[in-house]
Amino acid sequence: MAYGISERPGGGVMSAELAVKVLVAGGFGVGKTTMVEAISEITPLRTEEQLTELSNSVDDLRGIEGKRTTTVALDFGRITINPRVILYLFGTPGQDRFWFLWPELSRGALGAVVLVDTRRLADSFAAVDYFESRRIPFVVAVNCFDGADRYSPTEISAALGVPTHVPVLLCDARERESCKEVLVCLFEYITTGSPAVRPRLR
Ligand SMILES: Nc1nc2c(ncn2[C@@H]2O[C@H](COP(=O)(O)OP(=O)(O)OP(=O)(O)O)[C@@H](O)[C@H]2O)c(=O)[nH]1
Ligand SMILES: [Mg+2]
Repeated sequence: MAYGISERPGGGVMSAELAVKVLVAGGFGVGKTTMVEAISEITPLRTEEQLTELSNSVDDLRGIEGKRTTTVALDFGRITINPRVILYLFGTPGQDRFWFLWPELSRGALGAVVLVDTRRLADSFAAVDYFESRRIPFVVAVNCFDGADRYSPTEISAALGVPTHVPVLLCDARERESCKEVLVCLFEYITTGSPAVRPRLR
C-alpha cells in the first residue's frame, strides 16, 4: 500500500513502501515552522522571509513580538517511522495572501495538524474549514504559549466549532516529544477514528 507523494503513475514507489504526507497548518505565527523543526529528523527546508515594517499593519504580532520572519511557501521535514514507512511533514504558510498555495500543498495529504494559539483562535478558523470541506482528517493542537489563557479541549473544540470526535490536544511546538504525541494522536484518529492520546490538560 502506498499513500500520497510516493505514488508513481506506474504503481511503483520512490523509496519507502509507504510515504505519508501530513500538513501542519493554522493561522499566522501559531508555531507551524517551530513544530516541523522540532520533530523533523533532517534539517527542515524553510522558506522564511523577514517581516518588514510594512507588514506590521497586516500581520498581527500580538503575543509573538519576538517573531522576525514568516513562512512564504512551505516548511518541509521528514521522519523515518521505520525502513518501510516515511512521514513527510509540510508546514503551510500562515498568511492569507499565500492561500493560493494550499491546494498544491494539501494534494495527497493523509491528514493534518491544525495548530492554534488561544489568544488568536480565529486565525485558525480558515484551516479548520479548509480540511473539513476537503474531508482531510485533522486534529487540533493548541500551542501553549507562555502567558496565554488556558482553556479545556472541550472549550476549544466548541469555540472552533469542530465536531466532538475531532481530537483536541495541548502541546508545546518547541518540544519534540510533545509534537510526537500530536502526530500519534493524528494517526490513531485516522486509522481508528479515535485518538490514542486522550484530550487532556497539561
Ligand atoms: N513561548 C513560545 N513561543 C513559541 C512557541 N512556538 C513558537 N514560538 C515562537 O513563536 C513565534 C512564531 O513561531 P513560527 O514557528 O515562526 O510560527 P509559524 O506558524 O510558522 O508562523 P508563519 O509561518 O509566519 O505563519 C516564533 O518566534 C517562535 O519562536 C511556543 O510553544 N511557545
Ligand atoms: Mg512558518
